Amino acid sequence: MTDPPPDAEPADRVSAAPDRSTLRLALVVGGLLLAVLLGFGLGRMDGDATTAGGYDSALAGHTHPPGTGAHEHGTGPDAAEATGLSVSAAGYTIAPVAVDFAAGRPGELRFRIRDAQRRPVTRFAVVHDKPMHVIVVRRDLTGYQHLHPAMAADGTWSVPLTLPQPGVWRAYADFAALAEDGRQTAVTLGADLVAAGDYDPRPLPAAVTSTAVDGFAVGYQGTPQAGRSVPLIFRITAEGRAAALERYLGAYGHLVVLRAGDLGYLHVHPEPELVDGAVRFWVTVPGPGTYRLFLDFQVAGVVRTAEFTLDLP
Ligand SMILES: [Cu+2]
Repeated sequence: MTDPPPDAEPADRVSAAPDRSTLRLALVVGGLLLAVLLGFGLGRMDGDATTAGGYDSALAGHTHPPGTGAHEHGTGPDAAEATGLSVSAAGYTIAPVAVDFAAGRPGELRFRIRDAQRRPVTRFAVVHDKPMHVIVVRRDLTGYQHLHPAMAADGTWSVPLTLPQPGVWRAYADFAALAEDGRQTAVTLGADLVAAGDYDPRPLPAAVTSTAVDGFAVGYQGTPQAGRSVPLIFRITAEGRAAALERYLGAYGHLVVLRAGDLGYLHVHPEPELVDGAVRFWVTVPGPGTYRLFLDFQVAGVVRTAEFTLDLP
């Protein structure tokens, strides 16, 4: 009994099968073709958009003609962008020699800056008294350090560094590469450093505009605005009197602003002279968010850092 009864379903299925499978095949092939065409088109669109956008913003954000550098109080899109989020920008790449540190043990940070041809860069413009500024901070924005490494003839920068607590840390290299034709390219690159161990992240302190460090009261006035260069005025007092500030890095203070959440690094422009006994900076915040301000100031030969959280709704 292998033959199916004439009215049974199998017969129908047999006769209907070629039509259905042909239809199915046509749908599948058509669908695949459509998917391939669409995917190809979308891929091209994506590729074009990414390439054009990345290239343009890298050039617009980080290349400055000689003499103007990164120190104009500009309000253009370049001033509003956060940097330090990438190991490569504007054709320059940071290449750390090693990124692993033993928490709490003295170590050394060593890195090179390479150009687009992978050659080590050895010529840097002196900006704020130094050819290279390095900021190190843990991902929870604790443990801030501001360092000035020395460069060997082969372009290797090195500086003693201790990461006091376990965690992932970000090192920023803030510099202006000097091309042979004298053009300066101001870049801030970021690379992660690792101190193995139990990471115990600390919440960011509440937003305030005044704080105390080593017996100094430090406060600031001014309200940052998204996309605009706004003055922030810092006053440092000791026992109710203006502290005797000394020049540090070509000005009476050095301010670093980092964004919580992605550790974006902001452009900050100091003024070289005191303004009515206060230190004035021009700060451009790229948008809403929570930021951490680190103000380095020097009194009696000692550099201290005052820290503030800033909430920008
Ligand atoms: Cu510095």
